[in-house]
Amino acid sequence: MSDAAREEDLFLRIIAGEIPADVVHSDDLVVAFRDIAPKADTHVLVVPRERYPDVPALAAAAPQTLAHVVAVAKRIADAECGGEFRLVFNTGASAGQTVFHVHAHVLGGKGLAFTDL
Ligand code: DGP
Repeated sequence: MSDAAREEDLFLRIIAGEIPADVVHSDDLVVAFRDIAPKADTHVLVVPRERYPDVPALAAAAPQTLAHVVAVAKRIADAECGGEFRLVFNTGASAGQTVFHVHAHVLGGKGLAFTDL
């Protein structure tokens, strides 16, 4: 990975350990860490190590990694909030995406402010 890529991608810098984060899971494919501005008792970001801008790009290029993101989300929810959770991939700026390195928000627990879809 080039220095320029890492410079412009916050999550690559967290994955590289250059920016501290509260990491709850790490393996060959993904790193999961707590969101800096939690919206629920459990609010963890599951982030593929490899850089894709958003979830459609991940699904097209590496569907097995997307399936692993979901499996890791379930594992975190099993450990923290009874296995029940909301999984959110904001996709595009108008949908709330601010970091263009694909990530799943795992949200659960009592603090989850619920909006019906
Ligand atoms: P999104 O808006 O879907 O792109 O989500 C980006 C999330 O990343 C947002 O909920 C806040 C979180 N975030 C931003 N900067 C940092 C950081 O430096 N550390 C951690 N742990 N989370 C961050």
